[in-house]
This record gives sequence, C-alpha cells and structure tokens, in this order.
Amino acid sequence: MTRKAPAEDPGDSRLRVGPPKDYAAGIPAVTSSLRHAHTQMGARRSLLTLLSVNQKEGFDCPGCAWPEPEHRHRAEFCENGAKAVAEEATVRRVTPEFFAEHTLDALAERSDYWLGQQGRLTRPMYRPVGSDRYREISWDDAFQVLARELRTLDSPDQAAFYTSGRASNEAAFVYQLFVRLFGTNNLPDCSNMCHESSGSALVETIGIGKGSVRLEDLYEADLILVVGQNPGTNHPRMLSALEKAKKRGARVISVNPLPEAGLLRFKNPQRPSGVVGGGTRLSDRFLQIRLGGDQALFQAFNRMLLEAEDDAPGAVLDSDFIAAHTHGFEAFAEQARKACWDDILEATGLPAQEIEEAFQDVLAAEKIVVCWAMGLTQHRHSVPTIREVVNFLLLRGNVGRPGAGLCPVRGHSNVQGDRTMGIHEKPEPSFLDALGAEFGFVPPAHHGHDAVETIRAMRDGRVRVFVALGGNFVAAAPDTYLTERALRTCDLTVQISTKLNRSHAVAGRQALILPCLGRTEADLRPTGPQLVTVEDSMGMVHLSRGRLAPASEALLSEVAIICRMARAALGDDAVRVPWTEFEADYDRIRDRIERVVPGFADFNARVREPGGFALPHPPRDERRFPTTTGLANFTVNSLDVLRVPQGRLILQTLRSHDQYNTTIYGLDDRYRGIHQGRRVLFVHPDDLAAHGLSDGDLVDVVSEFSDGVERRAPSFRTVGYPTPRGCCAAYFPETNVLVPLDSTAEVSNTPTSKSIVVRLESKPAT
Ligand SMILES: Nc1nc2c(c(=O)[nH]1)N[C@H]1C(S)=C(S)[C@@H](COP(=O)(O)OP(=O)(O)OC[C@H]3O[C@@H](n4cnc5c(=O)[nH]c(N)nc54)[C@H](O)[C@@H]3O)O[C@H]1N2
Ligand SMILES: Nc1nc2c(c(=O)[nH]1)N[C@H]1C(S)=C(S)[C@@H](COP(=O)(O)OP(=O)(O)OC[C@H]3O[C@@H](n4cnc5c(=O)[nH]c(N)nc54)[C@H](O)[C@@H]3O)O[C@H]1N2
Ligand SMILES: [Mo]
Repeated sequence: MTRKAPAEDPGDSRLRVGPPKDYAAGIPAVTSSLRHAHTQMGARRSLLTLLSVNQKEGFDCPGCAWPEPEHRHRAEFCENGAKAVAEEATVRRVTPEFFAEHTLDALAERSDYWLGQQGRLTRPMYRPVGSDRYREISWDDAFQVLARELRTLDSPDQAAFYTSGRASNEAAFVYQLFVRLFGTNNLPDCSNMCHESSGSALVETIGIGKGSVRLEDLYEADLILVVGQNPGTNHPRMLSALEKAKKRGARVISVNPLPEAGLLRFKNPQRPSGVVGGGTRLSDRFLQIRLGGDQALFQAFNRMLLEAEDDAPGAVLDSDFIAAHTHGFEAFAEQARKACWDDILEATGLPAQEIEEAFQDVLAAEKIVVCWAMGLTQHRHSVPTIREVVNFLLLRGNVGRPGAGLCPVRGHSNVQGDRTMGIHEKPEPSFLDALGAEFGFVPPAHHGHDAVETIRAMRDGRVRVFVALGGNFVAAAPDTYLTERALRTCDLTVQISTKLNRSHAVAGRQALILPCLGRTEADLRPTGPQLVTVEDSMGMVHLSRGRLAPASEALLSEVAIICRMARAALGDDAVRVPWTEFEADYDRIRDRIERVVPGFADFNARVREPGGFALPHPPRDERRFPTTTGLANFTVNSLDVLRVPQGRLILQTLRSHDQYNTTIYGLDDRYRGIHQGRRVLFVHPDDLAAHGLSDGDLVDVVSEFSDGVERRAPSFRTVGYPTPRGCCAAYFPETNVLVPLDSTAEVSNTPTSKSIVVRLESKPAT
C-alpha cells in the first residue's frame, strides 16, 4: 500500500545536499540552538528557560537520558537539548478553534513536521462516534467517556495502556497501579521499540536490565567502544564525557556503518578552544561495519581473546573472576573457538587487518567500557549480539569494577525510570507481590501485550481501547498503514499529550486528547508546587522542577490526569488507593514507591539532596549477579549473517540532527550535509551505479518480506554517501511504512528498524 508524500515534505524542490561534516557542535551548534529557541519562545523566555535546564534547582532536560555531571556547567544543555526545550516551551497554541477548522482526515494528510509546528495542546478534546473532527469537552466528561468504554469491555485485557519514556516516576507509578487494579498487564511502552533487546540480554546474563557504569567509569576507562550509536546528535552531552575520558588517556573506537560527525571530532562549545580551535579528535579508530555485523565482530574479539590466552596463559583472561563469578564459560569457550573467519568477514564487511588492529587496542586495555544504542538493538539478532558483548566484557572481568562495564545509552529522559516503576508488560512476580501487598489487591499475573502484540491485538479486534501516556504511537510503530488501521478500529483511543501529533489524527471511533503539563512548566497544586523525579541512563534518581507558566490554564499534570481517570474508571475499587491525596501531594506517591520498589528507601529525603541518589546495581556495586544461576552467565549464540538477495540493499532507519523521534524540529541534517528536506536515501556510490542510478535520482523504496506484502515509501532522493556496500540509510518516521510488523528481534520482539531488505525503483524525472 502506498500513499503520496505529504505536501510539506518536499520530494523535493528545496532540498540541498552538501558534503558531510567531520566535527560536531562548535559555533554552528550554538547558533542553531538559539535560532530554534528564538523561533519557538522569543528572546526573554528563551534565556530564562535554557538557563534552568539540568540545573540542580531546575528541570530535567526532556531530551535524552544522559546523566548530569557532578560539576555542572552554567549552560548544561546542548544544541538538541535546547531544541527539545524550545519545542515544549513554544508560545504557539493549538486551540479548540483549530480543531473546528481541521477534520481528522485533513490532519492525517499533514506531515509530522507541520503537526508539531502547530504548538501546544490547550484543551481536552473529544471526537464522538461518526464525527469527522474533535470538539471541546470538559475534563469530567472526558473521564466519564473513558470510564464508560472501559466498563463495557468483556475483559480488562481488551484495553492497552502505552507509555512513552518522558513520563515521570510518579506518573508512571500511579499509571501502572491504575492499570493493574483495572486488571491487565497490557502496558506496552516505547522501550519495546527501543532498548528492549538490551534489557532482555542483560537480565539473562547479569541479572539486571540496566547498564553497569557510572560517569566516573567512563572517565577512568582505558578503552571505550561506541557501537551503533550517534551521540553527536542523540546524546550530545556524551561527547563532553568522551572528551574528558580522552584527556585522561582513554582510546575510543567507534563501530558504525556511517562516519558520524560527533564520533570523529568534537568542538566543545562550552570552552573557548572548542569555539575557535579544531576541536578534539574523539575516535582513535573507526570500524565501518556492515549493518548487523556487530555480533560477528564481538565473536571475533572473543575468539582472539581465547587464543591470546592460549599463547600467554594467565596473561589475558581474568580467570579468578571467571571462576568466582560466572557460569557457562566452558560451553561458551568451546563454541567461541570455532567462530568462522569467513562468516565474520562477510558479516562485518571489515578487512581482517582492521579487526586485528582493533584487537590490539582491546588487548592493551585494562579497563573497557562498551556503549551502545539503536544500532545494536533493532536487528533480528540483537539479543544474541548484546549477549556477545557481555561475553566479551566478562572474559576479562570488565564488569563490576571501576573504569569498566556495560553502557546501554538510553533514549527518552525517563524511559529507564518508567521500567523501574513497573511499566512492563511482563512484570517480575516480586514486583507484583509488593504492589499487591501495599494496596491490598491481587495484581494480574499473566503477561500483557508489548507494542507489537498490541498492534496485532487491535488489528484483530482483541484490544478495543488504547490509552497512551505520551508519545506518538502511530508514527513510532512499525508498518504504519497497518498500525493506522488497527487504531482506527478501536472503540476509543486516548492520548495524554503536550503537542499535536499524528496519533491524534489517526483516531479510534471515539477519541480523546487530554493535554498535560510538560517538564518545563510549574505544577502548582493547592498544597504547593509539586516536584517529580526521573532516573537517568546510569541509575541516578533526581528531581525535576518546572518553572514556566503552563501553556494553558486548562492543563492538568500527568499525575492528576491519571488519578482522575482511575477514580472515574475504577468506581468502588478506587477506595483502596488515596487517588485524591496522591494528586494533591506527590510526596505521598513517593512514600508508596519507597515501600514497593527496592532501592528507594527514604525516597523523599534523599531525592532532595543535591544531585539525587544512585539506585543499587548488584553487578556494579558488589559483583553480585541476581540471575537464575546466581552468577554472570556466559552464553552460546550462533552467528546470524544478514544475507540479502541479488540487487537488494539493507536499509537502516535513523534520526536526523533536527528531530526528536517523531517530532521534527526542522528539515536539516547539518552533520550529514542535508538541508531543507528529509526524503533522502543514503547509498554507497558504487551501489547507486550498480542499480543504474546516479546521485540525486528519485526512487521509490520498496521493502521485501516473507509475508509477500509490498510496502513502498515513494519519492526519495538518492544521496551518494560513505556507507558500506549493500547498506543504505533513511530517516524514520517516513520509512516506518517499510518495517513489517512481523519482522522483529528474537526474544525482545523489537521491530528490526535497522535491517530491512529493500529494492529501489527509479521514477521518471519530475
Ligand atoms: N536529538 C535527539 N536526541 C535523541 C533522540 C532523537 O530523536 N533526537 N532520540 C532518543 C531516543 S528515544 C533514543 S533510543 C536515542 C537513539 O540514539 P541512536 O541509537 O544514536 O539513534 P539512531 O539515529 O537510531 O542512530 C543509530 C546509530 O547506529 C548506527 N547503526 C545502525 N545500524 C548499525 C549496526 O548494525 N551496527 C552498528 N555498529 N551501528 C549501526 C547508525 O549509523 C547510527 O549512527 O537517542 C535519544 N536522544
Ligand atoms: N523506524 C524506526 N522506528 C522507530 C525507531 C527507529 O529508530 N526507527 N526508534 C524507536 C524508538 S528508540 C523509540 S523510543 C520510539 C519513540 O516513540 P514515542 O516515545 O511514542 O514517540 P515520540 O516521538 O518520542 O513522542 C513524541 C510525542 O510525545 C508527546 N510528549 C512530549 N513530551 C511529553 C510529556 O512530557 N508528557 C506527555 N504526556 N507527552 C509528551 C508529544 O505529544 C509528542 O508529540 O520510536 C521507535 N520507532
Ligand atoms: Mo528510544
């Protein structure tokens, strides 16, 4: 199925393509942040807002989950953090009049960029059955609509409750409590499409689904591998940490199909040398790997480590650590020694010599950190790949000691905290027991639907009510047209949101938009200003306090919306939980979190200390591994080599420098040389030639999957680009139409957004 590109997405007359940049940040980053801030907020508001990002008395940047350093710079934000803030603190407004003027169909025709540019949502809105547009509704009536629909379901499992990773700990905790009291574990979240593969692999191997390093470990490392991650765009503050580590003598290897600007050189805009000088060279070595080749690369390293130990017994592996703390070494080693070099070279696309040279860096390093993000998690064999990273670090005792460890770099600013608070479709029995004991009920034990399963269930009529706490499900999910049809068949869709997006336009037979406060805004209750808390990528919990006046006086906080939903929907069951008290004073929620979730003792006091507190992490803190064996598990994983038919390419879908997931800030991707357009396809020049194409040609990208369905993304401009042969890249969410719903990672069920088999069909010149 195909649909034409939205009118504002030029296919594209204004598009300009220049050479990619070889450095990140610097002066252009400062100019770009100020330009975005100024357009959305005006001068005075910009200054006030930007100066309180990530300050101890300010709000947590709604951008990424990278931790705050102990010594904060006065301007502890980055270009893309500034854009995230500007997007939320914008002075533009979406009013009831706007909805009166635009039908749902008209909105659905618009691009994600245009929708986001309309500004902040201001009033609760309702789309009644049969109506072609939303109209204003009171908060009370809105909650009654939801309560009525939930009550008419045959089973609580006919509703699904999505969460995006910006929700605070307090909102997430009351949300999952409401959902479980209602009677289901259908709590899909953005993690299912993001770091689920990391969680799956880590729980199994080290016993906890979180990374094992703190910022100080990065500073102390001898070697940092940055694998499948583009920090220059997606975690810009990580560049300062890498810079600091390098100053202390660390080497950095980046493993990526693309020579990403941030990984090459960094001009720190917070220091004078970064503004005028050539910047710091960040990567000592760049392994330009084929898409999906990382499992093979780590298998190669593991085989070479075992062989080096054979040559110099006792000098390479950490045998004491292996004996005392791990399980399954023998079986792993036997298989690892058999790793096949031909397969490794084919899968990685790297010359043997480059792997050898990188291995010398590995051998020379006492302390190694491996960082990764979506380049590792969104493939069919992502879980085995991350297990292989764990094997690699376990071999030399690189887990649970300073300067070393596993560092999955999270996406959304509180996605890790939401999981800690129980946003999980497969909750741990121990969590459910504690929750049930605290609130006097028996939570449902059977597993719920993840994101992909929720789409299938809506498509098949098994889920009839869909509620989203933030996010933009329809644009973030795979197989866009199928997901759209699935949502439209629901009896009711509910979006708790700050900004207009596609998920409001693609609505169920009835639909609600419930507008909420954002991070930047003051949350004033009669009992006083309320604070929320978040957990960063390294397990630090800290406060976030908004300062700006709310975008509209009608907005409610996420916590208030959820508590009122719960009261309306649960009726008598609601008396078990003091929803009104929770809504009035979030300290009362934190008291309960403390009693249900391990690691939160004395929560209210400790989170008010400067910088917050660290959650316990047994592998990191005491080399204790709470796995099924009670030890860190080596694993045996057969190698998956991505092979594609003749004439086909593997497509990865990724972020431009001007977007936050489905929120499009602008139409430039400065570091990759793209200006004023997004429908571009990066292809190796020789692959272009092999397809009889030239740089700048217009093509349809067609995905091929075993279900035989033709999925087509029309009208992309080809851009000759330094990506490995056989691999290409384009931006999401435009390319989500190409990701088959059933193409998911083993174990984690994450859509394979970084490996889609495609063919290109050239279009006649326009
Ligand atoms: N400004 C901004 N910040 C963000 C976001 C945003 O959209 N904008 N999103 C947030 C979220 S939710 C997340 S999850 C993170 C995402 O952060 P990233 O994971 O950095 O995001 P992607 O753009 O998906 O980039 C994937 C990177 O992995 C590389 N890659 C792709 N496939 C492979 C592979 O098979 N092997 C290797 N070695 N590399 C590969 C790509 O070339 C690219 O550099 O960022 C968070 N921060
Ligand atoms: N093809 C492809 N698809 C992908 C990916 C990919 O790399 N390729 N990446 C995946 C990843 S890593 C992720 S995390 C998902 C992201 O999926 P989501 O988290 O669902 O998507 P976002 O674009 O981050 O959601 C943006 C919307 O969140 C709302 N919002 C913003 N701030 C707040 C807030 O404070 N409160 C509330 N209630 N709402 C708020 C706004 O209305 C905004 O429009 O997408 C996934 N989809
Ligand atoms: Mo993510």
